[in-house]
Amino acid sequence: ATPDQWRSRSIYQLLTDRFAPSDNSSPTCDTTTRKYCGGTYKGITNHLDYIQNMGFDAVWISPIVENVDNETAYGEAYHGYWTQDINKLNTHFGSQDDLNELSSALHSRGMYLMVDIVVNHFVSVPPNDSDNIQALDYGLIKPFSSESDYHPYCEITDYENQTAVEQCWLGDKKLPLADLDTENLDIVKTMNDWIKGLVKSYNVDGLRIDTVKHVRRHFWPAFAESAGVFTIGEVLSDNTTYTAAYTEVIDSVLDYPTYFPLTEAFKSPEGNLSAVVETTGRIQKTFKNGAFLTGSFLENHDQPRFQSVTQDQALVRNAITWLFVKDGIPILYYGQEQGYTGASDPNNREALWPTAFDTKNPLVGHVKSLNAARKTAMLANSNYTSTPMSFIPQLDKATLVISKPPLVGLLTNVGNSSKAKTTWTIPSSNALFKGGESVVNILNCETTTADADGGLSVQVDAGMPQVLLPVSALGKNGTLCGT
Ligand code: ABC
Ligand code: CA
Repeated sequence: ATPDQWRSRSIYQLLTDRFAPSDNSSPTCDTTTRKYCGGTYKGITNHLDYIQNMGFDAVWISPIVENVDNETAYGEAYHGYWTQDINKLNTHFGSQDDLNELSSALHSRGMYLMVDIVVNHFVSVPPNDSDNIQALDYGLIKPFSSESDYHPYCEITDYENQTAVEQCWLGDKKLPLADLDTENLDIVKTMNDWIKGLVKSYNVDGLRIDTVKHVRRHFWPAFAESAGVFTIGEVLSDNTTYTAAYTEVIDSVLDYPTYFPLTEAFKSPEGNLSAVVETTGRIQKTFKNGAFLTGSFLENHDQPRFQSVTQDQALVRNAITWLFVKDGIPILYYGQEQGYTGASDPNNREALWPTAFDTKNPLVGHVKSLNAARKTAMLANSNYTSTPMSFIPQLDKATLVISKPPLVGLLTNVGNSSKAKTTWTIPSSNALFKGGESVVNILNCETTTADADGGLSVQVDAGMPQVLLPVSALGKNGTLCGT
């Protein structure tokens, strides 16, 4: 699928090993041992109702290719980022048929498949857990089986040195990630042919590309073209300018520049909301497609879950709401909807099955409402996904009002302990509402009517967010607030 087809999508990110086993068994999964827990493609296929019922229409799965099968200093390759052979599948997750079945099951529901892929490195485990780089057996890696297919060993120590970022190795001596010589044109051709074949074999709709900033920028355009589908890259940086450069060479990037101020803003009532506003402005100005294609997230498999930082449910809901009322593509990391609290890798990679895919969790309902609100806004405004969000001047330090017509998001970081109902007044000068217009907060289905000039006063309950849509926009989507 094309970038334009992805704009309106909403992505559920999962680690195949941790989402669901093939049968109804419930294997134990101790994240700290870093071993395979038993999730499979069949497991995903069997639980697509769970994902789709929350309103997601795309699934991002973890890497699919064959990985090192040894126990390493950091456990097993259950996450899929330790490639050994790009032309084989990781059989822990099932067969080729199972993956194809998942792909067609998604497509028959009108959903997209996004596959995570790695170009930057391959892995050969040092023998006997030694830290001897000289002793690596490159012959185990396919198809790049000789030492000269990789950059000479060096560790990335200075992230300000872009040449080192691109040509030194990630990982450490206990588990070095052999850095592919992506300057070698034969290697480039092999990788471009490979991705074309992979996309075709499994009918992939989009790619999440790992470690994008660790490969020279000019590698990417031909690779992305060869893939022929939407590409969204991981550029792990808090620097907007640095990240913007990558939007010129692939379709889009994960919104790491906003991730950092976002989590800071909502982690406590002391958080700084205006940093989110500033970053958004810079992204809208400097990213090739503004913020329209960025993948917005609050959690992923590399970062501590948000609820390891705060369990204040008002703050949690506000932070999640942000993802769905802004420009771009929302991404929810599996388990977030179940209130998981795991901190850093490997603790943030819990198995989902112990929840029995419970749809009664209030956060599941929250996410479902948010997806529905976003879809309703798209039906009401056919240009919704290319209408830039804007912020009205902050009512006060603790409030953010986001306008993306016809939707208005009202976020606050006062937190749950502010039990009192507070009245927020959005002045008519912002022209967000028509005089006398009725709007619904789709998160509690309460209706408020704007005054004659179009000003609106709403009651904020115990720090909860609000997502407002004109009553007139609701008729087009049967799932919202009983309409
Ligand atoms: C394993 C163990 C870990 C152990 C680690 C040493 O080894 O599991 O418990 O701590 C995969 C696995 C990991 C595994 C690694 C290494 O491989 O998933 O479990 O860790 O073997 C991507 C993927 C990620 C994946 C890989 C490798 C890459 O999403 O899941 O990891 O294929 C760098 C890369 C980034 C990469 C990330 C893990 O490392 O750039 O692509 N993610 C700074 C740098 C970043 C750097 C980051 C972390 O540190 O600028 O480039 O990311 O090292 C500050 C933060 C900083 C931050 C800056 C931007 O902002 O505090 O950390 O970034 O505020
Ligand atoms: Ca590299």
